[in-house]
Amino acid sequence: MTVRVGVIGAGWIGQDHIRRLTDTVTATEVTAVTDIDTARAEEAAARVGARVHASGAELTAADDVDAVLVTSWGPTHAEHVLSAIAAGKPVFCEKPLATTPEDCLRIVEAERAHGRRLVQVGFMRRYDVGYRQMKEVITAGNIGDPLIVHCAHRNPTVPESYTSRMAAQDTAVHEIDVLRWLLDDEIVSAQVITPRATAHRHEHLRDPQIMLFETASGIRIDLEVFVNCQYGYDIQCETVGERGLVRLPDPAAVAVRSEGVSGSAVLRDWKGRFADAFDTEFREWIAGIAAGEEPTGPSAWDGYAATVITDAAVQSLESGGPVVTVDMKPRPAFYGGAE
Ligand code: NAD
Ligand code: ISE
Repeated sequence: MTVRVGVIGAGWIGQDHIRRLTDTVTATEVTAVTDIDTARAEEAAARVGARVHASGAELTAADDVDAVLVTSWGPTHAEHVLSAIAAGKPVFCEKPLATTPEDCLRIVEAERAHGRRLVQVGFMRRYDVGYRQMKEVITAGNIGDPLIVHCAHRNPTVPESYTSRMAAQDTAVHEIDVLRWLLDDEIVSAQVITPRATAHRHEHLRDPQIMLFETASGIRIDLEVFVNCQYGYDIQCETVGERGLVRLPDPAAVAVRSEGVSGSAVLRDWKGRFADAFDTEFREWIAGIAAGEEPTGPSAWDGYAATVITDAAVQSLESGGPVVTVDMKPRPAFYGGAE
């Protein structure tokens, strides 16, 4: 079976995923594209022989669309995901699932009413080889119970449009999701403190930020978000357990010795760092649809959890750094919870 995908939003990541679905993932094709920027949609569709639709609703209803990929701006995600659920079609939504907890819960309720999982959220780090190996080590009990996690998420620079709250909503959200999955534990509180700000930032931005999270079992997480670090794109994660620790490997890079220095290159931006993870994410998503199975990746509930946790972090940042309790509803049995 060839899974025919309709893409809503043909910006940077939409185009990258169209290329991925066309050139890298087998048993799938992109048959439909829409974007509020019609010229952009036409250009992206022409490259792969897809049809252009006037709106997300029209694309979702099309007979030659088996599954929907939402890669438009965050505030538009809820509308498109809800229309895919109403049509009973699998939908992959780039992060965030929605920008408010209320919209995330509307999606959760619509999916529960449908009675079967349709939604997957684009938290691709769960598909990264390094994180998957870390999870195997933790789950096997090789380091004992996890106690502390140290993380860093560094970007060389960000544009002026990047705001202080985006450090949580756009950047730390990846750690928030992957750590919930890695530790199989829920984050219950968030605190954001701000050290001396870097001179290499736009005036309005708080950068760097230190985020502190606590999980239900008492694991403490510290995350440095530094989006103007200048030197490269650098993702670090180290989990300290009762008997040992496990650390995320750096991306493969040859070691060079020259002019009295030994070292290896650091990636310059985030686009290449998780390229293989994106490929695996889409291979698994398409294979599941082709097999008639429910998605196994990050769920609508995970999208909701990420949004309420980032909201708590933003609240802490904007109130001067108190510990903020995460206001999360109990997890329904539909998503593996007790309720
Ligand atoms: P972008 O601005 O390059 O593209 C967004 C596109 O959506 C634009 O072409 C815009 O015209 C279109 N659009 C906006 N509203 C629309 C609507 N109602 N219907 C159809 N099209 C609409 O942004 P981007 O960098 O491609 O990001 C898109 C989404 O992907 C964001 O939610 C972002 O957070 C997410 N993203 C995820 C990752 C990741 O690492 N997983 C990386 C980058 C972006
Ligand atoms: C961007 O939106 C991403 O998703 C990247 O993975 C992240 O590193 C970057 O900070 C975000 O702005």
